[in-house]
Amino acid sequence: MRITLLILISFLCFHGFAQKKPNVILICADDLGYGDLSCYGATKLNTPNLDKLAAAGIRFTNGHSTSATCTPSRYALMTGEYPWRKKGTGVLPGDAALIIPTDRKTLPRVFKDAGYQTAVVGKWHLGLGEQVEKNWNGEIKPGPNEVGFDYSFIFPATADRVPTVFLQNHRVLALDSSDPIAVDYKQKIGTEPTGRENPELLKMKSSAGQGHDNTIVNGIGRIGFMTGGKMARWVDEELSYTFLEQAKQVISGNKQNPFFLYFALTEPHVPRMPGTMFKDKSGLGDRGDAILQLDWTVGEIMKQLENQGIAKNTMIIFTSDNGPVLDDGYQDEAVTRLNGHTPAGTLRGGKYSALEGGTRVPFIISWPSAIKPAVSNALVSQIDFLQSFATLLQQKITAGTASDSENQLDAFLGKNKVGRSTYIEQGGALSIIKDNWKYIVPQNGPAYSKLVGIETGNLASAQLYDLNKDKEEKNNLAEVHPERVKALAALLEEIKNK
Ligand code: NG6
Ligand code: CA
Repeated sequence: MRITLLILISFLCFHGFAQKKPNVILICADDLGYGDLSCYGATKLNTPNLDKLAAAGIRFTNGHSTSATCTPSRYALMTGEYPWRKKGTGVLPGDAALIIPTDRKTLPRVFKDAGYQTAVVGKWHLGLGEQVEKNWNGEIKPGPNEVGFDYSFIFPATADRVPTVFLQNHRVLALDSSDPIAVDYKQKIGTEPTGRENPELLKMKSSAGQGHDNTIVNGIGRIGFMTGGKMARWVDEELSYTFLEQAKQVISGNKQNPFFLYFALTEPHVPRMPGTMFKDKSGLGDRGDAILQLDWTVGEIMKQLENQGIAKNTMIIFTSDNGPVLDDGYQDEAVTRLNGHTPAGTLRGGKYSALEGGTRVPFIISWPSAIKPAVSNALVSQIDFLQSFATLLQQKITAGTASDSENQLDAFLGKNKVGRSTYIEQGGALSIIKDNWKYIVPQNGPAYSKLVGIETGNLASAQLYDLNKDKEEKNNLAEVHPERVKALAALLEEIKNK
């Protein structure tokens, strides 16, 4: 009897109670909208792998990035601090210096200090080095390795910005020392053609007036000028496979110990250059094809976990850094071949916008051994990963750091159905949400950006929406509830001054 009990207890300890620390893979898409996946209602696109992930985990209907563009969102994700508290957290050029303080307990450090191996693969866009002027041919630091990642395989900024090269830890990959790289965002350097001077050389035309007409790399006009480093330049059509291969290696190389992988996909950000396998598969042009490629990539990650025998105790988080955009600098038929697809679903706005389409994004968490499948309406945000994982892994966060990050572990695991009560979103204007009432700060400027074809959310007077009943932000109730407007405006000021 006693022996049976002992066996039972040790069995439970091994398989149940004393769960080994989970591996965590945080997959962040680039500019993927709330309505871009079939599990979020898309009917013109089919994303079977993400649908499968969602069906096995929790699909959040009110999941957010902090901001409607990349750099600020990722800054919040890494630091647990609202990006608008800090100057210089807007969309960064490709030669920017690192904006994350290296002495912080960042999200990767939470894992590292808990004994995890940590890696980042994909888009970085948080700056590199101490200053703008840097030698791209030597060691480049500080960067991801100095803020908590044991291993990094990244590109510096965005797919449409130079330098169009990979960095492995501190160095540009495959650099030929006889062909040094130089980068400039102010003026042309070197003799290579630019989109402005030689548009006939482009395989994909840039949109008018959006600035993607500097150095041509792989037939595509980029933002910024570069020269040299020809061997090191990426091929856009292979970008995604290169990152996937790296991610798969991180997984297989760490199957014996817990790991945290931040896998920052480049789809469906411009320039959309899907590989041959996906070319013309969606019927929606390159943007749709890029989303199919993204979905396939997530499927490959899931397969790799199965093959390595670690799928059950690996948590996969899938989300996006900001809402969708169609024309973001290139004439790639995203608009003309849309075919009735609605990238932001029923939400108003998209990338750059203060409306829900700006920051409400796909948000899925699966962890087969610990999470029951569900759909959750809890308000959850990427900014809370830091405190929540610190809680899960019993890590202390010093007062004064990550001060905007809340412990929402129970919401992420599906045990709490409410999530945050108060949250601040950053589009052009700031908005504050409390108990699902959203107030958008009055902001001058056009209500619609013709350049990108997106409602900005700007209005010279207050906007108030009841997101419980109206996540589509159709009925501005500011005049009906002036006292609520006043209270929310005051609360926003209080949080800003914290
Ligand atoms: C903008 C670019 C846009 C895109 C964006 C960054 C112009 C006019 N537009 O400045 O093409 O690169 O920056 O996107 O230059 S993000 O997802 O990384 O925030
Ligand atoms: Ca983005």
